[in-house]
Amino acid sequence: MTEGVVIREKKGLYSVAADGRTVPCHAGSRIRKGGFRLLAGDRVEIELNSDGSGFITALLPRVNSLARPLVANIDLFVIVAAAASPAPYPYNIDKLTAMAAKRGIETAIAVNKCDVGDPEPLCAVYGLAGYRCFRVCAATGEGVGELAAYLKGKTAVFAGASGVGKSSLLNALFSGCDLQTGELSRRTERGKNTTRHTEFFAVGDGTYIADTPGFTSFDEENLGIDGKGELFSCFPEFEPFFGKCRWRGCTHTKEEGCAITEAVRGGKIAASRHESYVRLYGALAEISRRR
Ligand SMILES: Nc1nc2c(ncn2[C@@H]2O[C@H](COP(=O)(O)OP(=O)(O)OP(=O)(O)O)[C@@H](O)[C@H]2O)c(=O)[nH]1
Ligand SMILES: [Mg+2]
Ligand SMILES: [Zn+2]
Repeated sequence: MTEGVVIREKKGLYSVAADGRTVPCHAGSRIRKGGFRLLAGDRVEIELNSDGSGFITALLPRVNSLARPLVANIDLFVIVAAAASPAPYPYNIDKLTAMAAKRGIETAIAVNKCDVGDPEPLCAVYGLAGYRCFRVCAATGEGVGELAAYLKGKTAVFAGASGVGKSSLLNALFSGCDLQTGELSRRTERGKNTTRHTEFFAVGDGTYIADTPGFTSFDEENLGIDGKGELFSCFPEFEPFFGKCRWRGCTHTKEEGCAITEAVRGGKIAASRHESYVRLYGALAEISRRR
């Protein structure tokens, strides 16, 4: 019996890092019959066969997991955005920050493509919200060392829209990665979903980084946030204003005397973050109505 970490799943075949190598594994019958879905990042027990392959016999307890991307046991969620090409779309970034906040997973923002755009507007918004921001450029290597130092020893996941440069950034950070990267579509200025699978890379010093497929959009149903009432606590910068609104039961969307909307007016909360909150609030309310 050996313990390992699932680093990749593809069509029912798992790659498990164990004993310093990668073992191709099938799920044993107990896992298959138990209906467990194994995720990249899951810690498992495996039995080794004589031909070097293995069987996954048990799933060890998860510390945490995310639905989008599907990963388990992560220390750090890195949302990659591009300063330009494609233009950042705050609502999608904020859905990701809220999803990770709900699970108590530390989140950082990496603003890539500093050679073709100005990272400061995004860093201002997310810095104000308390997120650690990195200005990076996969093309020139600028800022990459600082991010690498922060990742050291952690199990981290890169997520974000297609074409922002997640795979390029991994290649720039860790020379052994050699991941495929893709052009943007000339017509839509979006990425072409070059990365198809979530996969962790062991990059040394106990550091594991997952590259994940980008997305163009994803719906609010997959965030793992159970209703609009939970949303306030998914925006960490709202916290200091908790309980300070004029009305009990304030939804913080439009009420007079709302401490959150006042903080937006006073420049203490970014307007785009509050707009995302309001939009998500409406979407979650709509989902509850339909259920
Ligand atoms: N100018 C510039 N282009 C970059 C930079 N980083 C990545 N790119 C380009 O952006 C395009 C998309 O990069 P990828 O690394 O494939 O993006 P991705 O986020 O992995 O995309 P998906 O796998 O589709 O989710 C490629 O043409 C890269 O060469 C950068 O720092 N500056
Ligand atoms: Mg990619
Ligand atoms: Zn309020």
